[in-house]
Amino acid sequence: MMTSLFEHGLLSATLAEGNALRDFIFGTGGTGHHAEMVEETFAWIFWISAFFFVVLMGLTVLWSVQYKRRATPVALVSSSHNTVLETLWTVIPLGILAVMFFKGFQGYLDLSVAPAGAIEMDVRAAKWDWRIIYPNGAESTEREKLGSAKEIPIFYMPAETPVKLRMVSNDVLHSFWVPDFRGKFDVMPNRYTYYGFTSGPIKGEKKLEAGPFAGTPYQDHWLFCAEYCGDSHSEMAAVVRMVPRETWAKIVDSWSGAGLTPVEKGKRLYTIQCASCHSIDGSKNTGPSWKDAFGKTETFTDGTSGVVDDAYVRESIYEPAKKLVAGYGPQMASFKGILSEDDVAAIIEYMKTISVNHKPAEGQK
Ligand code: HEC
Ligand SMILES: [Cu+2]
Repeated sequence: MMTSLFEHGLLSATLAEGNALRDFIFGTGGTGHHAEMVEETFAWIFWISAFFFVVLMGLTVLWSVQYKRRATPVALVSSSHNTVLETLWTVIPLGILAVMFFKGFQGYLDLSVAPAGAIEMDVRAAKWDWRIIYPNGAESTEREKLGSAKEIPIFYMPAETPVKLRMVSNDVLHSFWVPDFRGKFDVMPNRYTYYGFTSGPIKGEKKLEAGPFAGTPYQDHWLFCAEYCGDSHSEMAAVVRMVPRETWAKIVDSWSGAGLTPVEKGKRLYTIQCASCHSIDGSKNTGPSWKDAFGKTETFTDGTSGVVDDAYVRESIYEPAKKLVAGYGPQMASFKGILSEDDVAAIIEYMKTISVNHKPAEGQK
């Protein structure tokens, strides 16, 4: 009922494509039906506020002049009340506010209740990285550099498709925010929250340049964390890349990781879970680089030192705070319950391949 009033009524005239005010306030990046709702509601409230601002300020100025204190005051007779006026100024604002409430509530429901037939994905937030786990258990293995050291994941999403995200945090409160979607939702530890949206079409001319899916049209949107969560909160970002739905399914299939060797599996785990803090090119990030780390002698904050071997790496993953590498803080969370012994073994095998300090025994690789 309400929607039709907005879609077909007088008000929609102000919301036509390329509306200058809306573009000025929001920019032109908005995508998906939720963004449309938010921009429309915002514009509606804006125009009502603008109207009342002009009326109220106009009358204030007018009456200040008209009823300015005169040299010889004449007492005015004021009526004790005016039923018609009082009814009107109660009922009209009430109606306007009720519409605002329902528009806002509708938008909130739209965000937290996923559209029918939505593709379900898991979102995991942790200091300071996002993960999205696709329906087949796969995760994105693509990353790009943000600034000099930090790497952020690229999440592929199907365009023009309803999506439901089930979200949970490994540590503190985070907030899932894609500004172009015009909505954000808290991601909490110990509790699932849900975020539903129907993605918009791909705008622009960009095409994937390399890889097996070269030539696929795509559009990128930023994903940020909108809840202050510690040191690198401002870098807790990711790219949400919209691609056509059929291509999306193929890309996600190609990530499923079945039949990988331990080294490949370790590399994959590294990309997904560790690359946000550990580089493999020697550059210093939140944590020490893994380049040439395996087999070298590490100095710890308490002045002791030890060799980076299998047992030490395993301990660093499960109990990272036990020995802190000198020059770094206790910023790594334990991966107990997240990475299995198999996963840890795979990571160790991968670390060996990127270290000149690893000396394989005779006849071994
Ligand atoms: C939030 C950032 C962060 C993430 C994510 C992270 N680490 Fe760390 N890591 C650190 C920091 C900081 C240190 C140095 C302090 C310490 O020793 O705990 C460290 C140290 C280590 C060390 C010891 C390195 C050395 O040179 O002695 C290992 C091994 C390690 N991390 C493995 C991992 C693995 C495996 C993952 C992914 C499954 C991972 N880390 C994810 C921040 C992180
Ligand atoms: Cu955060």
